Amino acid sequence: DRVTPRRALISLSDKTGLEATARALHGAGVELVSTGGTRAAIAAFGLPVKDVADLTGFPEMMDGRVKTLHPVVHGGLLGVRDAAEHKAAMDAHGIGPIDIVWIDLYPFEKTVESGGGFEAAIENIDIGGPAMIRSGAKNHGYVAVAVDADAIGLVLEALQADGATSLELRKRLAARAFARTAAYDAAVSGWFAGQVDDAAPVRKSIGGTLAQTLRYGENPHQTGAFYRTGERRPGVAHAEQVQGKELGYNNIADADAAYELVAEFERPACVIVKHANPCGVAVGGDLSEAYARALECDPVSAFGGVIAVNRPLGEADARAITEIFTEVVIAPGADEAARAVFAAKKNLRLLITDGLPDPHAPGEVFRSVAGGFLVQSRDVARITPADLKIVTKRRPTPAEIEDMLFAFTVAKHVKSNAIVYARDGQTAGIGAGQMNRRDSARIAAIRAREAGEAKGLGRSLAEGSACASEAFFPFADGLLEAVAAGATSVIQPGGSIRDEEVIAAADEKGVAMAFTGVRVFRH
Ligand code: 93A
Repeated sequence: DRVTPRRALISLSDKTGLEATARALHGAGVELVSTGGTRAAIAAFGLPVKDVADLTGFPEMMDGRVKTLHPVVHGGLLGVRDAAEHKAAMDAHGIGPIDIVWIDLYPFEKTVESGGGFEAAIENIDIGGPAMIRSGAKNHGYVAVAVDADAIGLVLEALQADGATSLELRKRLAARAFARTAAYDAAVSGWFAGQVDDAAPVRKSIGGTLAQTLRYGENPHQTGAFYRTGERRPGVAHAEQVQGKELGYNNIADADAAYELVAEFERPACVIVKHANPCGVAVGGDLSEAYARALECDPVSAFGGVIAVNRPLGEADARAITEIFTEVVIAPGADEAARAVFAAKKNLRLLITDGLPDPHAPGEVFRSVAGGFLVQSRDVARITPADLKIVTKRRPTPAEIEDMLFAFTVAKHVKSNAIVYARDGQTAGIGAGQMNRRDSARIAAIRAREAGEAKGLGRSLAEGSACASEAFFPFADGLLEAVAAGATSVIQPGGSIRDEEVIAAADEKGVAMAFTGVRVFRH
């Protein structure tokens, strides 16, 4: 299963690292064949190199669209060397075997990411490159396919160690090669679907490029990887990690949850996330104040959490944040002084993004199920004061309406069943992920009581708060828990067959209640 390569076909858009590798291949006695630009580059290094055109007897044509799509190339890649009939065909048509291909494909993804425009994207759809990669990978019994610098490095290592490639190596390279062409085609198809109809997620194929192999998944006995899709939303997938330990699976998931929520607010805001749920959310005059108020809601849970803000961080913000242990900070910027403060906390991962995600931008979210996956459009629901239907005798005050909308926005980002108490742009208590709504209301009440105690208020932080429920109260019991916790206003979708009962309970307690008509489950 060892193959001593005699001929390599190199075709690269990005010529980085070409010289050293071309020299090494030549030094190992491998004949070099290349397409136009690559051939010229190799010749300029002073190395002997053949033009593909000399092999095929056809010039490159149609702006390079047709350069390697020829039986001499594909026969040389696909021919089974020890099959008599293949060998006869190769001999009859003057087809020489190609034992190594090193191809990088036209930079389609980069062209789209840098906003290159429709025509440029089309021109950068590589046809001949993937065809050769797939031919070589199919015939991995004889051909070593390299689709990146790392892969050709492995081929060279094998040649230098042993003068040959092993079947085991060629197989591994083939797996990588097919992964690359699959991701490339997914990028093309995802982009193309977006050109035709943005609102039809099911018609978009799902694919991505590997951004990072993770040390492990949600737990150490699980594997994990991080992929970037073609979707160009600012956020965790396109963030720059300025410092800190390697990001883990849960870090990335939590940073995403935090950043999506903090982007909902106009004023300076801070979100602290723990285990995918916010444990403190607040707005403030500046980020330091927003952070202090977010922390106040649940300082116990905030330890080791993920922090997101919606403004560039300054020195004072960095000082405040680094007072307790935090895993990840994600922000749309950080000045030099702030970066210097974070630098003292070596492990803290600082992620800086290019702008904030637009909470109203269309997009898709995925979730796996056994044997398949679910796709839905992003939850872009936004509730304004005009959407509220006041259902109680008492009308909410303007301040209560503001608190209601703030609380409902947070509730949209809390795992169902979600209950959020909030007052003056600060969460007072959050109850997440319970199987009944009353328990979520109770847990939120406990958090608010303890937060009030910790602050030395002598009362619950939820006193006078707005209570948001992300789905309707099926019974009055959850609402009564909220009232007992100190809520004076309630915001919820409405729509239960027992709405009348819930409204009567609110009226009896003098609570103002608004229906949104929109449910914001998150499971
Ligand atoms: O235009 S193509 O789709 N048609 C081809 O026949 C073909 N052969 C190689 N693209 C093709 N390539 C690509 O050209 C390779 O994937 C590589 O990225 C690029 C290298 O071109 P050059 O050597 O002329 O710089």
